[in-house]
Amino acid sequence: MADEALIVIDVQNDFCPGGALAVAGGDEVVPVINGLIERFDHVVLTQDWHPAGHSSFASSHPGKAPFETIEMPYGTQTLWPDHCVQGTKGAAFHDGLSWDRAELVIRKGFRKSIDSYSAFFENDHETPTGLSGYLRERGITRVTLAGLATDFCVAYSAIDARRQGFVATVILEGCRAIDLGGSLAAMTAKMKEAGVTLV
Ligand code: VGL
Ligand code: ZN
Repeated sequence: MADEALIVIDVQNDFCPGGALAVAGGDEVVPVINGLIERFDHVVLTQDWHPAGHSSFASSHPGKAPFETIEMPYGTQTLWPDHCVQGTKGAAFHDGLSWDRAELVIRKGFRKSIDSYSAFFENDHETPTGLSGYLRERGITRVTLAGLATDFCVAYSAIDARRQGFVATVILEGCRAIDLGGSLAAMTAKMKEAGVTLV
């Protein structure tokens, strides 16, 4: 398993029940992911980490409501309630997550003018986070992903992992979805098409 990494996506308070962008059953992934963490030599976490007033927040666009979309220079962007603001309790990892063994935390979405769903690239699909280079330098060729949300940050990360030449597996029991306008079915199909293994 030395060439394999677990990538835990955005298991943060704001994506759990009671949070600003709560995913139904979001906290149920915690025990599943804790079990996975024990079995991997390499564990990487991602943390959605927005400055206040981030461009993905509906509140930054007068007249717009959460879950509407806007056109950004890099493409269509879904607007969200304010969430995962840097340094807030909502941006912290869920208290129950056993993340001591994580060797890297990739923060994403920290540039005000662009969102970042994927652990590998910002939403322009061009600006790298540095994760591919990190994994390659550490000799990792296979990644297993779990976390929140299945149809946004997990799916984008898994598809980009394939695009970057990694073998990619998503553990669905360790994921929960937002499912906005059929996004879960659409992104599930895209993951399969990209060669992601779903288990
Ligand atoms: C996410 C929407 C906005 C996610 C992050 O972690 O899936 N979704 N920011
Ligand atoms: Zn976000």
